[in-house]
Amino acid sequence: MNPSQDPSGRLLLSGNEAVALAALHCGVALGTGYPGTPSTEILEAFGALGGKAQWAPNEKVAAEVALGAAFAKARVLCTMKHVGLNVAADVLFTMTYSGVDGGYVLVVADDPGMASSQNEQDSRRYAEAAVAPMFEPADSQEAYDLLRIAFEASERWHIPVLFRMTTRVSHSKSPVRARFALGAALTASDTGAPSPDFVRNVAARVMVPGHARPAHRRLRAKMAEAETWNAVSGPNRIERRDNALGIIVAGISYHHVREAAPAASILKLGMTYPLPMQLLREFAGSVRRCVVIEENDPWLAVACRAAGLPVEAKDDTVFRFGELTVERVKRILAGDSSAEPVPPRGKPPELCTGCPHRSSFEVMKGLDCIVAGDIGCYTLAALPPLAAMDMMIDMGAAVGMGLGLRHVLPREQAKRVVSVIGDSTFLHGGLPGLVEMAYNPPDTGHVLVILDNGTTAMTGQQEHPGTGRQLDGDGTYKVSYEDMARAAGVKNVITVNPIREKARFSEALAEALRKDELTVIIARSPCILSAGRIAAWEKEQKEKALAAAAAAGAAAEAPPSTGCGCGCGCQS
Ligand SMILES: Cc1ncc(C[n+]2csc(CCOP(=O)(O)OP(=O)(O)O)c2C)c(N)n1
Ligand code: SF4
Repeated sequence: MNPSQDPSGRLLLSGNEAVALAALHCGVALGTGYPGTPSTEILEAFGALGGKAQWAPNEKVAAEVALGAAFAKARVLCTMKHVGLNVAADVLFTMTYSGVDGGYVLVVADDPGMASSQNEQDSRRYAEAAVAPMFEPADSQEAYDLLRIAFEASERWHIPVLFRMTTRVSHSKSPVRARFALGAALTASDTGAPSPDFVRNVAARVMVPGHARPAHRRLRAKMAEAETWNAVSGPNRIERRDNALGIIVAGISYHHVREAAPAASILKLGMTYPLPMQLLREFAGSVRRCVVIEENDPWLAVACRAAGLPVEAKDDTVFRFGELTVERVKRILAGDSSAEPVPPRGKPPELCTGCPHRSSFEVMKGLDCIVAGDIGCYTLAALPPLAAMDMMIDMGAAVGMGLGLRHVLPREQAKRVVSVIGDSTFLHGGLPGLVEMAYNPPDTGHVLVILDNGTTAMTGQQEHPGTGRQLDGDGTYKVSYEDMARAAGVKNVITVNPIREKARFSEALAEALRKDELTVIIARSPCILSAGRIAAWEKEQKEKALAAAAAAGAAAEAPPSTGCGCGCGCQS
C-alpha cells in the first residue's frame, strides 16, 4: 500500500485500504479472515501497514480466532466476502449472545451485481437475524471514520458488530483525512485500544441453555439501547434541501442519489442495524414524498413500511438485481421500470495459457467424466471450449455433490463421477467431505481430484495452509494432502503433475474410475502466475537453510566465543 497524498495531506485510498488504515489507527491487535472479492485487500493492506494479519483456512475459523482475541479484551478485525458470512454464521449467531470484552468488527463485503460471486445475498439480513449492530460506509473517508465508531460501539455494548462494505465502496478510491500520519508510531493512548487480559466469565461465554437464555434477553436489551443511541447520536445525518422529495439512503447509493437528485433532502444512514426508527419517522414526516433508495434486497424499505412509514420503494422486478447507478436511481425516482439497456457482452474469462488446470480438465473431458466442481480459477473449465465441469455451487461442495451423485446414479453413470476441488477450497470446506467419503463410501467408490497449484489463485494468489507460507510470506508448517487423505481412510492416493505427466494422470484416473474403491488424486503444478514467486521463495529458503547449517557447523567446530578461549567449553 503506497497511497498518494494531496497538498493538504489527504490520502487517496480505496475503501478496503481505508479500513486497513483505520484498523491500524484503532490499535487492532489481530486481523484475520479468508480471501474473497471484494474484501481481500483489507487484510493484505493491514499487514503491509505493519498490522498483525493472517489468513485462516475459512471464514468460520477466522471468526472464531477473532472471538478468542476479543474474549481477551483485544480489538480485533475479521474480514470476508458476503458468502463467507454463511460459513461463519454458526459462530456469529451465538457470539452476539455471549458478547465480547474487546472491540470486535467483522467486515463483510457484499457484491451486488455479482462482479465475482456466485450470488448477490444481502448481509443486512444477517445483522437483523443474528442481532448484530451494522455500520455501512459510503466511501473511503466514511470507511475510515466509521470503523472507529464501530469499535467504540462494540466496546460500549460488548457485542461483535458487522461492517458492511459493497464492491464499489471497497474498490473505489477517494480522499481520506486520517487521524495520524502514515507510518506514525502509535501508543495505546493514541489508539485507545485496551491491553489484552483474560478475566474468567463462564456464564457469559459457555453458551449452554441455562446461560444462553438470559444472554438472549441481555442481547435484546442491548439492541434497544443501541437503537435509541443510533436515533440520537448515531452516525446518521439529515441533509435538508427541498422538502418536496426526501430520500432515505445508506452506503454507496448516497453518492448516486446526490448526483441523480441534487435538490432532494436526504437522510443518510451510517448505522443500519438497529435502525434509528424515531429519526426515520421524523424525516419521512418532514417531506412531501419519501423514497428509499437501496441496492440488493428491499430490506430498508420493508423495515420502514413495517413501522408504518409512508415510504416508496424501488420496483423489485427490475432494481433488485445488480448495482445501482446514477441512471438507475433517476429511473427509480421517475417510476420508470421499462426495459433497461443491455450492456455489451465482454470477452468471457478463460484460464491462462499454460494454466495447469487446463491439462487436468482435458484429462477429465477425455474420459467423459461427470464433474462435480468447485469454486476457483478452475471453475472456468465449465465454459467452452473445455466445457468440462457439470456443477459448482459453494466452496467445498464438490466432494459432497460427487458423493450424492455416486449414491443414486445407475452404475454406468456413477462410475464416471469425479469430484474436483482446488487446494485452498479443499482446506476451506472440502476436508469434511473427504471424511464423509471414507465414512459413507458409495458402492462404486469415488474419485476426488485436488488441484494443488500452490496458491489461492482466483482471489489474487493468497497463501493458505497448503503453501507453507503465511500472509506476510513467512515460512510455516505446510499441510500434506496425501497424509490427510490417508488419515481419513482413503486407500489409493496418487500425486501427478497434470502438465508433465498428463498421460500418467489419464491412466491413473481411468484406473481409479474402474475400481470400486476410494481414490484421491493430487494434481500438483503451480499456477503459472505464481510459479516465479514460489520458486524465488523456495530458493531463498534453501539458501537460508544452507547458510544456517554452515553457521551451525562452523560454530560446532569453532571454540566458544565466550570463556577462556582455550576451547575447553568453559564459560568463565
Ligand atoms: C465462502 C466463500 N469464501 C470465499 C470465496 C472466494 N473464493 C472463491 S474461490 C476461492 C479459492 C480459490 O482457490 P483454489 O481453490 O486454490 O483455486 P484456484 O483459484 O487457485 O484455482 C475463494 C477464496 C467464496 N466464493 N466463497
Ligand atoms: S491465475 Fe493461475 S490458476 Fe488462475 S487461470 Fe491463471 S494460471 Fe490458472
